[in-house]
Amino acid sequence: MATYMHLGEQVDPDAYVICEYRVTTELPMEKAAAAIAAEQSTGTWTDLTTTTERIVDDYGAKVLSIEGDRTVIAFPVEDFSIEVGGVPQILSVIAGNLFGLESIGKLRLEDVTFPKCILEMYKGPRFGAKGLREILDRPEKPLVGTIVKPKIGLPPKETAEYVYEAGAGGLTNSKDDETLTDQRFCPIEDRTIAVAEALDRLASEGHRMVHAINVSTNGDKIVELAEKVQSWGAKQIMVDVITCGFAAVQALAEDPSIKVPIHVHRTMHGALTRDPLHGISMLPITKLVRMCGGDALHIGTLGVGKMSGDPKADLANLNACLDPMGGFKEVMPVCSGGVYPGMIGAMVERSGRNVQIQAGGGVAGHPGGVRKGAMAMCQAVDAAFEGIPVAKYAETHPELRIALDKWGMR
Ligand code: CAP
Ligand code: MG
Repeated sequence: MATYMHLGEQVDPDAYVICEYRVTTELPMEKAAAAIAAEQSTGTWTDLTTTTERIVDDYGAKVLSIEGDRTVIAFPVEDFSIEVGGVPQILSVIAGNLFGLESIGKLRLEDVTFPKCILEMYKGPRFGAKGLREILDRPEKPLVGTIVKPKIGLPPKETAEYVYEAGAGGLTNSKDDETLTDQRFCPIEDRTIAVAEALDRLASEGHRMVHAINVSTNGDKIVELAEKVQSWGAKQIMVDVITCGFAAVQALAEDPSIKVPIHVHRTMHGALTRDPLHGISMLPITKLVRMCGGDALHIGTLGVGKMSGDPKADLANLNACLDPMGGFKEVMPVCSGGVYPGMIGAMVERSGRNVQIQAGGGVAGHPGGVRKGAMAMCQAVDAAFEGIPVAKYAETHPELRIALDKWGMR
């Protein structure tokens, strides 16, 4: 009798996509897990006169384990259209209808492990963490960046001045904010050209820095827009993966005409990741971004910033960026969101050094302005890198002292 219940069975990890779900349900867990497996593979809410034993045996998902509110379900590789479907079809299978199933209640996709034959279909990051470090000539220290603030409203010239001041203050990275693209107050062409001039000026003064221009737009236009901003001098591009889609990241990363690193912002992820009982954790999102070729990805602030997030989960995201996976290059983990100098010691203690730490308000809100805000961030990163307490370091670094006086320590 064909069934979805294969508790305790060992499956060949090269032949299955294996998912972990957290389930909050009135149903017995066995019933809920079987309903998930059926709905996402060969079943539906009722039995069918058209399903055969062979179909379920060959293509039915398998419930491998149930422990408390967790269940592990394996989807046969044949359920995925390797060549054509890409990430959109993967998500339709492992996530898809699940979150709306009345019968189940709440559930969350906590993790996914892909077999080699699927990972091999993806190229992963072109630059990755190492490539970014080479571009910036920053082999070991955390990268330290800013987000131009206010997030919208500055015209191109002032945006470029912000970037120049941030670079002159020692930052390695800056970026457009997630809502800035090609508004009338700051046309993307004018902004890209002005920022490129600021970066060239910094380079001539011996300072390497990249700025990510946000190319988030419609799928049929995003590669063309990225090609244009590259021709206008962009040294890095940014894409909002949740609003643009994983396929947009992959299109940019795999297009031979795009030769600059991709900073991946995850704005709107909170709609999926925030509820610990319902949605999709950031871990599968992180793995998919790495497969699709993101070079840097926001992974949270390890419990010390403004955005909600479980430090353990953020650390799992960071490790998913850096741990071996399908031979892909490492992704630069980005810690951002309510960051200010006084928290960098605690953050680096948790994250280690292979991260990009960035602050918008934590730079532009410094009483001395952007350059001194940048200096304070760099001083805090230097202190953390050298293992010196930030408060001690501040005794001999006035810009950091002022930042600690304004925002305190974490
Ligand atoms: C940070 C930020 C980023 C957040 C997004 C913002 O600005 O620019 O978008 O980091 O969160 O708009 O909030 P501040 P996450 O430094 O001024 O907070 O990185 O968690 O996706
Ligand atoms: Mg932002």
